[in-house]
Amino acid sequence: MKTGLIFAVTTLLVGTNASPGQKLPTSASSDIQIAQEQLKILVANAKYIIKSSKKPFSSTCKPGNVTVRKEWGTLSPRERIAYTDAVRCLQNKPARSPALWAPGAKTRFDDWVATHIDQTLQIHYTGTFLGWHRYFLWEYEQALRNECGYQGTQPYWNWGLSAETGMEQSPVWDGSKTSMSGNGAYINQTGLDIVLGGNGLPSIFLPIGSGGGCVDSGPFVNMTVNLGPAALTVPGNITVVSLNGPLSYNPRCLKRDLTDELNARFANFTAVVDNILAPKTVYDFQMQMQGIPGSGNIGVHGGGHYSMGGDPGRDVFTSPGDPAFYLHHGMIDLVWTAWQMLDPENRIYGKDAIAGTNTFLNQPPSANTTLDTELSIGWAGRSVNVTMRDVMTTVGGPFCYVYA
Ligand SMILES: *[C@@H]1O[C@H](CO)[C@@H](O)[C@H](O)[C@H]1NC(C)=O
Ligand SMILES: *[C@@H]1O[C@H](CO)[C@@H](O)[C@H](O)[C@H]1NC(C)=O
Ligand SMILES: *[C@@H]1O[C@H](CO)[C@@H](O)[C@H](O)[C@H]1NC(C)=O
Ligand SMILES: *[C@@H]1O[C@H](CO)[C@@H](O)[C@H](O)[C@H]1NC(C)=O
Ligand SMILES: *[C@@H]1O[C@H](CO)[C@@H](O)[C@H](O)[C@H]1NC(C)=O
Ligand SMILES: *[C@@H]1O[C@H](CO)[C@@H](O)[C@H](O)[C@H]1NC(C)=O
Ligand SMILES: *[C@@H]1O[C@H](CO)[C@@H](O)[C@H](O)[C@H]1NC(C)=O
Ligand SMILES: [Cu+2]
Repeated sequence: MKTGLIFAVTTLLVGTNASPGQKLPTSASSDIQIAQEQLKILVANAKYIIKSSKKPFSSTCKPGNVTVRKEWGTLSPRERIAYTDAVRCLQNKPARSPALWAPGAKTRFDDWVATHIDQTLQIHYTGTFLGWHRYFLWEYEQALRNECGYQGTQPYWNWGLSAETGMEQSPVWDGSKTSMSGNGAYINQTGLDIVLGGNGLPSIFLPIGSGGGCVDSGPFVNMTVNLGPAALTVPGNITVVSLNGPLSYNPRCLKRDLTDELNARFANFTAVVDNILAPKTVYDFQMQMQGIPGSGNIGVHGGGHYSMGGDPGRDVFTSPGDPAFYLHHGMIDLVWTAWQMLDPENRIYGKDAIAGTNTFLNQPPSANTTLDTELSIGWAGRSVNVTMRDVMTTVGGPFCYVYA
């Protein structure tokens, strides 16, 4: 059995660029087990290419201090609890966002949610999507470390694993004290769908999940979401917007609606590996990841978000209000890194570094994003803005990490 698998993997691999002793796959296997092995090779390749770079890293990131971001399930129970303790610490510190601007931002954690709500239409389906979220996540990780004494790195959620086991069997979602909290309490929503679309695009119907109500287990039991909603899709083709605007104070429980079917359909190992291997331009890469509008496919990005479900999980603007957002976007950043390191020459600062403009699907029309485009995360960060150039590698600009 084992031998057969190794053999099958070996025959699929044809190499360029591989780390010593490994050859890189060239197309995603539809066999989920083989695809899982392919992903391991692609992640190892990215780490190897980064670490063996001949060029110096940034002035602050030396080869000796590159940190390693890991999958949630590979952290020890103690490490996982240290992470959720630090997140809860951010949720107990006062916000920096001015109350006049975001009256609903009550905590340091909310500063991230507020800036994401504020900038949503400039950071999704734009040339800044990948870079902005990389920066956003980094500053969140630094805040956990600098303001809440966290000593670890930002963990990620490998969607492919929970697509296999079912979400509630995954260490990320099992509801234990070492999880990111589990499902929402069951609500009977039988017969209702989540409906996406609008703007003249065909509707996409997504199934609902197995929860739907308030999260009632794990470290974030009884957590309060203060901001939003801005555009929350709820079962039954309904979109909910906060009465006084998404930055107003609207305290409510964190809800989830874990949806195995979406995880398995859009974010299985084959889908992840295909997103890394199939697209040859950054335009195609980021469109496949976010879902090509009208295609009926919501991509691995949409797949992860909608398989969490609930509130704010199904609200593009407010989604960082669920602490699991940051594990999901860790995986997004891992996939980008793995894609970049298959062709670093073109995909870091070259012709496939950036594609797109500074507005959502270029509506309203705006300038092309370039290496000089400035990124800001407002009051969430440490009031230094970076440019796209600074965020093109995980060991450049302010960053200093790799994925394992
Ligand atoms: C990186 O390592 C050097 C020593 O090699 C140390 O002086 C420096 O403080 C480290 N930087 C960070 C950000 O950890
Ligand atoms: C859910 O509601 C539907 C009707 O709306 C009903 O047929 C079904 O039995 C209910 N399921 C549960 C588990 O209560
Ligand atoms: C969560 O809230 C419920 C209902 O208010 C309460 O019964 C329960 O004790 C709370 N749990 C925790 C851990 O605070
Ligand atoms: C969903 O609601 C929108 C807005 O009310 C409407 O235009 C659309 O036709 C509805 N879609 C479906 C599938 O019912
Ligand atoms: C895996 O994901 C791909 C892409 O979304 C999909 O076409 C395929 O049906 C999925 N495989 C399984 C076994 O669900
Ligand atoms: C913006 O990018 C598009 C697509 O690459 C290109 O055709 C266009 O010339 C660019 N516009 C400017 C003003 O550079
Ligand atoms: C950062 O960018 C924001 C938004 O573009 C701008 O308002 C702010 O002045 C900039 N801050 C610095 C320190 O350059
Ligand atoms: Cu986002």
